[in-house]
Amino acid sequence: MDEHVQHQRRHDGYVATRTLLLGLTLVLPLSFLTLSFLLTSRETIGSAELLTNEGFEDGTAGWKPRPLDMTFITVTEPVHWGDWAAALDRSGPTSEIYIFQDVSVVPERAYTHTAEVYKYQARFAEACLRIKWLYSTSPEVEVCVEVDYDGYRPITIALAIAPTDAITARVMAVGKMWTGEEGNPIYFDDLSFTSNPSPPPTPTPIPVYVPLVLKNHPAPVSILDFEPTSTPTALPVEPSLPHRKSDSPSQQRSQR
Ligand SMILES: [Ca+2]
Repeated sequence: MDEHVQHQRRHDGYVATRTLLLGLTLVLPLSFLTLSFLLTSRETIGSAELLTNEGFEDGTAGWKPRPLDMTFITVTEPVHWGDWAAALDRSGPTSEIYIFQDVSVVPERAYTHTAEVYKYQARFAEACLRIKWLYSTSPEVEVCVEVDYDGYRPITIALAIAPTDAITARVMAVGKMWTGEEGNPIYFDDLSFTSNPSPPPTPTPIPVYVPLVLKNHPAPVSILDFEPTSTPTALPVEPSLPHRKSDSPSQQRSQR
């Protein structure tokens, strides 16, 4: 082969190798950065508090009471955390009273609603948390405590899955009254509504980004740098074949 052609091919191989290595040094870090960004975003979504003024440290801001004639104030005693908690009450006809915030949700994502509740007077039959999926035909989700207790205690709706037709959740803290005599409120503090991390995702991004690149490209890199050998190494001759059909040297000597 012409020496100039061989030289040109070696040069082309060298350029291809450098281009490939440069590509790998760029692609691999970008892949890891992309994966890290996705994981970070997922964690951020999973831990974010979706309520505002969830501990009532800013008064009643962000919360709406129903019915409108109920009593909804903030108090300094009893409080679970901070300086303020919410007190819910109503005089007159017995009814269900509640405060709420409307929060955007993602269909089929899991949500957890928690609070600390103080229900000590038998005036209220139940203290409840409730998630109502607005614009959806799916039933609401509710968890209640009935027994009175002199102090705050946690109450939780865990991993409620937003229906496929839900885009908004009405996040509620509810008191169900026995009697209409006002003066013994029900208290809430530290409400929370969070989106839980999605189930472990399909591991598609991990094997697609890394192993395919590493597995497919190193072979061409090494081949391009080597000249083909002009004289292949001779295969060894099988040493046992000549002796199978004849006697050993010692036997031959003894026969002479
Ligand atoms: Ca508080």
